[in-house]
Amino acid sequence: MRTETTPVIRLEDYQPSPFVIERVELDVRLHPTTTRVTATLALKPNPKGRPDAPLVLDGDEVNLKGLSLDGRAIPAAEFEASAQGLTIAQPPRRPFTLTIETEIDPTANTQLMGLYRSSGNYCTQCEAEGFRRITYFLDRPDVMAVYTTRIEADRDEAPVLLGNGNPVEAGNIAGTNRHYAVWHDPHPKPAYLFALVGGRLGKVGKDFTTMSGRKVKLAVYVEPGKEERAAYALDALERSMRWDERVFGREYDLDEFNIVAVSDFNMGAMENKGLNIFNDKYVLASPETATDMDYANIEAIIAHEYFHNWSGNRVTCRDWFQLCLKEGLTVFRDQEFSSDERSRPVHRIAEVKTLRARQFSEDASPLAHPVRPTQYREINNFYTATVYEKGAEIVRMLKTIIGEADFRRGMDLYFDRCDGTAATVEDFLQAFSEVTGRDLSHFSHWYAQAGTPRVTIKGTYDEAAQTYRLDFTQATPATPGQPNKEPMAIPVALGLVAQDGRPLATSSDRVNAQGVFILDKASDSLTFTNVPSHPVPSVFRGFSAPVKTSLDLSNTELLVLLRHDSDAFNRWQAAQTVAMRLLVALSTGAAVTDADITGLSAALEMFIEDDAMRDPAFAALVLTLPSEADIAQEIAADVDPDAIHKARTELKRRIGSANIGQLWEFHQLLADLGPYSPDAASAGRRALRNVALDLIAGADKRLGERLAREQFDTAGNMTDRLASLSVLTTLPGAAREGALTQFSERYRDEPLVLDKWFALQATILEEGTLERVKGLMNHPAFSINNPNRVRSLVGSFAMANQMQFNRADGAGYAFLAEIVLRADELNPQLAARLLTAFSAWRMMEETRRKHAQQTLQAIAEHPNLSRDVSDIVNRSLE
Ligand code: 0A1
Ligand code: ZN
Repeated sequence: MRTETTPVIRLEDYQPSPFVIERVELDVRLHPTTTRVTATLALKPNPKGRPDAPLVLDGDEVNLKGLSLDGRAIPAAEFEASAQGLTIAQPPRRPFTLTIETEIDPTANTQLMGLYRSSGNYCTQCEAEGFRRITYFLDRPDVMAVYTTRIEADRDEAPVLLGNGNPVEAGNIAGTNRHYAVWHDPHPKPAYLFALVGGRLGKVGKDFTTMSGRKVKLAVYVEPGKEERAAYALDALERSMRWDERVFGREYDLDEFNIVAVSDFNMGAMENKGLNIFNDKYVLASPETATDMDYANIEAIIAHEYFHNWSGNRVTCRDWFQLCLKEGLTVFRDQEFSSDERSRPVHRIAEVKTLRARQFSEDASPLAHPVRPTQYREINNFYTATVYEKGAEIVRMLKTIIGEADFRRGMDLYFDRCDGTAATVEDFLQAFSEVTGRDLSHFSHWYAQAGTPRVTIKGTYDEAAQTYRLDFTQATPATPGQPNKEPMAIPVALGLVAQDGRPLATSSDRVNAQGVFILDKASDSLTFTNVPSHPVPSVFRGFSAPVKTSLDLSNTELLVLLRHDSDAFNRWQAAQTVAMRLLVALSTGAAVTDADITGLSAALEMFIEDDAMRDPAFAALVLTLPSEADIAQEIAADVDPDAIHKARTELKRRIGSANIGQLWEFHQLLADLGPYSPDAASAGRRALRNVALDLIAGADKRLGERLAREQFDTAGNMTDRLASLSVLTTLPGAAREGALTQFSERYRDEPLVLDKWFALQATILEEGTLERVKGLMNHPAFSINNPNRVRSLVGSFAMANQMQFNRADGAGYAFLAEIVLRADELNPQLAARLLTAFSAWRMMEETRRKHAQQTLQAIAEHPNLSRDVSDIVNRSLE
C-alpha cells in the first residue's frame, strides 16, 4: 500500500479482536495468473472484544468475487469491499459462517508476500501480513484458527501439493489434467503461519521417531536434480529435533515435517506450521558449491525454524510488538544448539561479532528501537538485529541471572501454561518470576530501553589490605524518543588473573557462586579480599551482557589476559581491544609508537607458537583484526573511511610481516588432505589456513598471490576456493581478473555460487568498485527481481564495503538511492532493507554526511514510496 501518511500503530492501543475465527476451510485453485480462493470462515463474537463493533477484515490487492453469510449472498448495501479491506457494519452477534471468494495473480506478485511464484513453483509467505493478500481475513496473530486446506492444480505444472498439518486426502479430478490434495492442521494458529506449496520438486526424506514414540516423516523438497544437496539440511533437521527433546523437553506434534527450498525469498526462512519454506541459500549445500560458513548457517537456520514450532507456533505472539517473544527466544535456542553441536567459545565469539556489527550499530543509529518497540508504521521493518539478536541476549542474561536449573523450570512453565495461546513478554517473564520468586520488573527494562549501555570500570588494588576494588558506572545513551534512561540490571561475569597469569581464587560477597555480579544501579562497587598481588580483572566473561565496556587496563595487562585468561571469549576480546586501540589511533592521527605495534605483534607471535594449533578455529578469530566498520563504530564521529582503511591495511601488514614464516607454515600444514567434511574442527583448520593466507598477502603481495593462485587451482572445496579468490581480489592485476573470469565460467549455472562472486567483487576496497558493480548489474545472472542477487551485489556493496559505499564524492550513495527506488516498485521489503545501509550516515565526516543527507532527502521526496521505504527514510532523517 502506498500512501502519503501512514498511521502509527501503538502498543498501548491494543484491543482484543471483536470477532474470533474458529475454523478456516480454504479451497485454492492454483493458476498462474487467476488463482481462485474460496475461504469458509467459522466466526463468532469475541466475549473479550467490543460487543457492537463492525466486522473489519484485512485485505491487500485481492479481488472479491463472491461473499455469503451462512450460505446466503450478502446484499451489496450490507458490506463494503476494497482492495484493502472488507467491512460488514452489522454482522450477526452469534456464531456464523462467512464464505469469501477471491481471485489473485501469483505471477504478478513481485513483493514475494502472499501467494507468489518462484521458478514456476507456487509458494506463500504470510508473515507478517501476507495472508490478507490471499483472502480477506482477521490477519492478526491473536486470531487463531484450525485450518483445512484443499489445493488444486495442474498435474504437470504442480505434481507436488503441500500444506500445513497432516495430509488427509489426495486425488485426480476425473476428465481433467488437474489433481488436488487436502491438508488438515489440528493446531490452532494465526494466519501468518499458513503456507502452501505447489510445484515440481524433488525430495529427500527419512523417518523420525519422537521421544514418546510417534513416527514422523521428514522431507526436504528442492529443485529436481539437486536432491543430494539437501542431505545436510535433512541431517541438521533431525539433530535439531533430537536436541529440542533433550535440552528443552519439546517434542514434535504432527505426522509430517516438510521443508521446501525456493529461490526467491525475502528473508532466510519461514516457520509455517509443519511446512517451513526456505530461501534455497539456507538449504542447498555441496562441498563444491557451499562454504563452511554456508553449512553452519544452514544448520543454524534449519534449527531456528524447527525450534519455532514451540517458541512461536505452539506459543505465539499476541501482537507484533511482541515479536521478540518468538524471535529473541528462538535465536537464543538456535545459538545454544549450534554451541552444543560445535565449539561453544568459538560460536560465542561469532555471535558477539555479529551482534556488535549489526545490532550495536543499529542501536547507535537513527533506527534504534527497543527490543519490544512501542510503535511502528511498517512491521516488516522491525525484523531487526535488535529484535532478534539483542532479544536473544536478554534471554541469555536471564539464564545467567537465575541459573540453569531455574531457567529450565521457567521455560517448562512458560511452554505449558501458554501452549495454544498468543502471549506477551509479560507472560514470559511471569513464568520465571514464579519459579524463582524473584521480582523481574527491573530486568524488564531490557525490553523497553533502546541503546547500548556503556559500563565504565576502574580497578584499585590496596596492597596493605590485600583487597582489590572494582568501581562500576553505567550509562545508556539517548535514542529516538527516549532522551533519558534508567540504569539496567546487568549481569557481569568476572574473575581475577594474576599479572603472571595464574588465576586468583578470590572472593567477594557481591559475586555469586557462578562468578556473576549484578550491576543494577548507576554506580556500584565491589571489593575482593585476600588478593595477594595486583591482579588483572577479567570482566564480562563470555560476553555476559550486551554492553560496551571502558576499562582502564594497559595493553600489557590486556595481553596477559590473551595469554592466560581461563575464559576464551576474554582472551579473544583482549587481543581485539589492543588492536582496536591501535587502529583507532592510526585512523585518527593520534600518536602510535613502534613499541605499541610490536607489543601486539609479539603477543600474537607467542600466541601463534604456543596456542594456535590447539584450537585453529579460535586462533583464526584471534588473528583477525576488527573490521573497518567496527573501527568506524568505535570512532563514532567524523569518521573518515579512507583513513580507517589505510590504518587497518598497515596494521595487518605489520602483523603479517612479523609472523610470515609461521603463517606460511600454517598454510602448508593445514592443507586439507582427506575428503571434505563440514564439521567444526575441519572448518576451523581451513579458517586458520585462510586467515594465514590473507595475512601473508597483506605483508608480501608476490608470495600471497602465488599461494592464493595455487590454492585457487587445486582447491577441493568451495571454502578454500573462495578464500583464495577473496585474497586475490585484494591484489589488483591480471591474476585477479583471470581468476574471477575462470570462477564465473566454472559456476555459470550455479546462481548461489555466482552470488559469492558478485559479493566478492562488490567488496573490493578500491576506487573502481562502483563502476564494476554497475557493470555487473548487466550480467546475465543478475536480476533485480531476485532478492539473493540484489543482496549479493548491491547489498554487499552498501553494507560490507564501508570505504567505497561512503565515497567522498557521494557516488556510492547516489547509486544506492537509484537501486532502492527501482527495487521499491517491485519489492518494498527488499528496498527498505537496502536503504538501512544509510543508518550510519550521521557519524561520517562532514562532506560525506552532507552527501548522505541530500541523498536521503531526495529519496524522501520521491513520489509513491512504499510504506516500507518511507518509514526507513523518514526515521533515518529524524
Ligand atoms: N519468522 C521468520 C522470519 C521471516 C519474517 C518475515 C518474512 O517475510 C518475508 C519471512 C521470514 C524467521 O524468524 O525465521
Ligand atoms: Zn525466527
